[in-house]
Amino acid sequence: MSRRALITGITGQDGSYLADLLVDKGYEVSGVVRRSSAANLWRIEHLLGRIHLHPADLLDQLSLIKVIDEVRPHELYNLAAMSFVPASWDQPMLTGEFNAQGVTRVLEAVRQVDPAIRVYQASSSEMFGKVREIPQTELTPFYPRSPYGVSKVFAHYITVNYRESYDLFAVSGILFNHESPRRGIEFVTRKVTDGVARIKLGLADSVSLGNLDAQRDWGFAGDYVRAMWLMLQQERADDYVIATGVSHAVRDLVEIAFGHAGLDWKKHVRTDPKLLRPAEVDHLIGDPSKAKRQLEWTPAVDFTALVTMMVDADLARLSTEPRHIANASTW
Ligand code: NAP
Ligand code: G4F
Repeated sequence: MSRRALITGITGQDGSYLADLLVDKGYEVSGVVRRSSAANLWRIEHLLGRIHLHPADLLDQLSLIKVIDEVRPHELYNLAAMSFVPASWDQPMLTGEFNAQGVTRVLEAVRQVDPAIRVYQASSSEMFGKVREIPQTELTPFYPRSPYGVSKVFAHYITVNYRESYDLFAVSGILFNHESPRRGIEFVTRKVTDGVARIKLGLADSVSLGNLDAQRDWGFAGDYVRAMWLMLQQERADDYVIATGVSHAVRDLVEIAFGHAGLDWKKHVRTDPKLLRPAEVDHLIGDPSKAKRQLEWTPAVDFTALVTMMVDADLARLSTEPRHIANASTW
């Protein structure tokens, strides 16, 4: 009998790569989709017919209980969230409802339907915020800098609490930034690679950015979903930092992306103070030693390979369907 997995956030970047991985491993894969006036299935179109989709929402406890009862998964990956940091200042209450209480709802639903279900919670390096030590490990204290980061700290601790209170197999993966050609267009990597492709193809002349000095530890989403799966295959539930251990500035990202397309970034990049954040996370760099040791996980794609892969994908996409996605400069 094949194992069953339920993914919340299956229409997102990570959900789509995780669904690819689990389908390849022979899982029966189900995903949660929320009601919307227009379908948002572009990341999982290639999987339709091989996965099952169920309506539910993190805001609605009964819908979560219903889908978990129907699917009866062995493994549940809670990837659904409001994941764009700037939007969390615009909608702090909703961010808390989705990202903090939404996780409590998922854990409660698991506890009520079948406490044997193994749960993965998508925690974030944004929890480290104004970092207390370099590099950051599983033991580094949190200092979140946005409503998003604060909501993820709640989610992390409620996951730990349900593990300790009810003996749930619930793990928290503290993942550093991870990107791909399926990344949302508003995040800086994709905004840059989409912008480079538009400029190269004569569809735009410039791209506007905020803080070029911020540093992140960027990896490839395909590598990171493998770590999620490994966490749920262990004997004991635990928390892990997943990162490359290398950080780069936004400026490095820009240089590599424009350089790959044969463009001089200084001629095309504008800085816009409106894109600066009320409180910035200046420098994230993770220490993935525990994951390497216990999960035997290592990332396969480095930063340059990631950025060039994304530029090539955007060039290919825009060469065939130039108006598929709105110009990223609007964010
Ligand atoms: P993403 O592309 O923004 O996807 C988010 C997913 O959550 C989408 O499928 C979205 O559905 C769904 N969702 C949002 N609100 C929901 C609700 N109320 N009910 C049900 N589904 C809802 O994010 P991602 O990059 O794949 O990230 C996955 C998870 O990892 C998130 O929890 C994120 O916070 C966390 N994380 C990401 C990173 C990273 O660098 N990517 C790093 C650390 C942690 P729609 O398609 O309908 O919008
Ligand atoms: O790509 P970003 O928007 O990602 P951010 O804020 O680091 O958050 C992402 O990673 C987190 C893990 O640490 C996840 F939890 C979260 O869900 C999300 O996936 O911004 C990265 C950096 C920031 O310092 C930002 O100030 O890029 C800087 N930046 C500079 N100009 C910009 C821009 N970011 C965006 N989105 N747009 C710009 O124009």
